Amino acid sequence: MSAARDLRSMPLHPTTDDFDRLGYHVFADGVDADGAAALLSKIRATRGFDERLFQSEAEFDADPVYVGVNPRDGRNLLDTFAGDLAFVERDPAVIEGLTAVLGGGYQLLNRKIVCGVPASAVPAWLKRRITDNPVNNLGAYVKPAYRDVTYFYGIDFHQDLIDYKDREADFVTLYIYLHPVTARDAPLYLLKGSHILGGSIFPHDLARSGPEAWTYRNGGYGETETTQVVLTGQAGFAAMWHACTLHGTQPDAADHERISLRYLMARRPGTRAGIDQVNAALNGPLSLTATRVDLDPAGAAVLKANTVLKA
Ligand SMILES: O=C(O)CCC(=O)C(=O)O
Ligand SMILES: [Fe+2]
Repeated sequence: MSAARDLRSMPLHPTTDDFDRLGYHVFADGVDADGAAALLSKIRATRGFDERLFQSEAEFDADPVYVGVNPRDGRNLLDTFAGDLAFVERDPAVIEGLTAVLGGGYQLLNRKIVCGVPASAVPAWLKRRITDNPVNNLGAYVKPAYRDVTYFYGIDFHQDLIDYKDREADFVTLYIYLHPVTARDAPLYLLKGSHILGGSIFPHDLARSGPEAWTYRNGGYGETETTQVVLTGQAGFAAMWHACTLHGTQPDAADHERISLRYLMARRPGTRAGIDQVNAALNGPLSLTATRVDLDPAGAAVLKANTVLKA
């Protein structure tokens, strides 16, 4: 029996089974809503999530910098609240789910606060420049002091593998809403089962095939029919997805920001866990030598096109 067949012959934990069939798992009870609310008020107290986040157009044009504008070690607002994160990191269902998929030795790869910036907060000059860009990470345009959070004004369908060239899909994204997220608050759109084609280069080959359905092709690895799932939920809503699951957000149409937590958790190198059972069934590559073709060498967008806007 091949190693892959061998892995698949063991029964799947229900959470791993969700990953296998859907490419994601929603935690039925979420995490503690009071913990989420307490953290949210501390985050909101650090700054106004409005136009004051941004540089002026002249400031930006004097020295445009597109890389190194996300949270990093030593400049990560979530790390400053490390003592307030037990409601996520010690939640029994979260621990059980992560252990099933990644094994008992799972490791934190990255954690940060993500803000969906509302249309009302984006200066007019900036809206003009970024409309229809596939990835509107606004880090380049915010004042350097505020780059301890990631700011999005929508991001087209992508895999979180996009930031991990040459790395196997041995990690998951755990996403937590800190307040209710409705259809107007830039909820995550996931494409069900899209992980099945493995790693694929951004932007992705997606064609609308029904009101909520898409045909997704990954070059020579074939194609699959997928339906979109919109993750709306209450404070403490928690979900996680495979590094090859396509997902994105539309720009925030509400007049207030959407603030969430994003964790990347990885299986310990050299161990085997549920994720390997899932990966053994993928019909595409487990890693990519190039993950995206939408940026120039300085990191500026060179492609204008956006699929999630049509979702
Ligand atoms: O929160 C968002 O708007 C998108 C987040 C996301 O997909 C990411 O950070 O990878
Ligand atoms: Fe993502």
